[in-house]
Amino acid sequence: MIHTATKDLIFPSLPYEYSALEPHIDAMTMEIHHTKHHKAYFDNLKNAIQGTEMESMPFVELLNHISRYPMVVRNNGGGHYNHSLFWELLSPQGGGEPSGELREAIIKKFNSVDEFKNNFSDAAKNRFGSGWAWLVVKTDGNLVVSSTPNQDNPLMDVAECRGIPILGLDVWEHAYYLKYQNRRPEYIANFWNIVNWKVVEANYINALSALR
Ligand code: MN3
Repeated sequence: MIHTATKDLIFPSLPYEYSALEPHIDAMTMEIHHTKHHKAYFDNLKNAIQGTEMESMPFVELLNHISRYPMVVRNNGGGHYNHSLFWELLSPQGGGEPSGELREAIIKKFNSVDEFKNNFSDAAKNRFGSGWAWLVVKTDGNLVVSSTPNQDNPLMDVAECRGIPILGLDVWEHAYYLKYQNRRPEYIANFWNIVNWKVVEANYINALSALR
């Protein structure tokens, strides 16, 4: 997705049914989130770049230099990127723990997988208002947990913590309100049951090679 010219981005379908992540995320939330929220970000991005130099820019270049472009592109471009990443990170067969090189790197940085999960969960709980929590590969190759407001992400030059996100959690209320109402911590706790670690591990390997 990220090397595609921005005008050629496609709206992705989910790799599972809307009901597949129940009971952790309910079918109606998934359907509205995908077909209304994500679709609106996608359509608004396409409209905003029409007839500008942004059309032919690789999507990652646009995100990397987002401070030069209108806020509507930052919000909706981030919205499209973040959700496209998020859907792929979830699976009805998810949960458990990471393995391989990612596991080693997590333990090296956070001492244990549980400490990493606590760290990431805290970032998600403490993000005031709408935003995302991230596990990021920084430009020096090290892992870090961060969070961003709104639809910003670590690829953007406006982010406090920059790098390549390999795991993200949407903590906008639209991601959990129908089932969890104000109980964001419960949504975050259940998220760990549906994380597709195989995808996160592949994202990690790809991030390291992109930085080399
Ligand atoms: Mn969302």
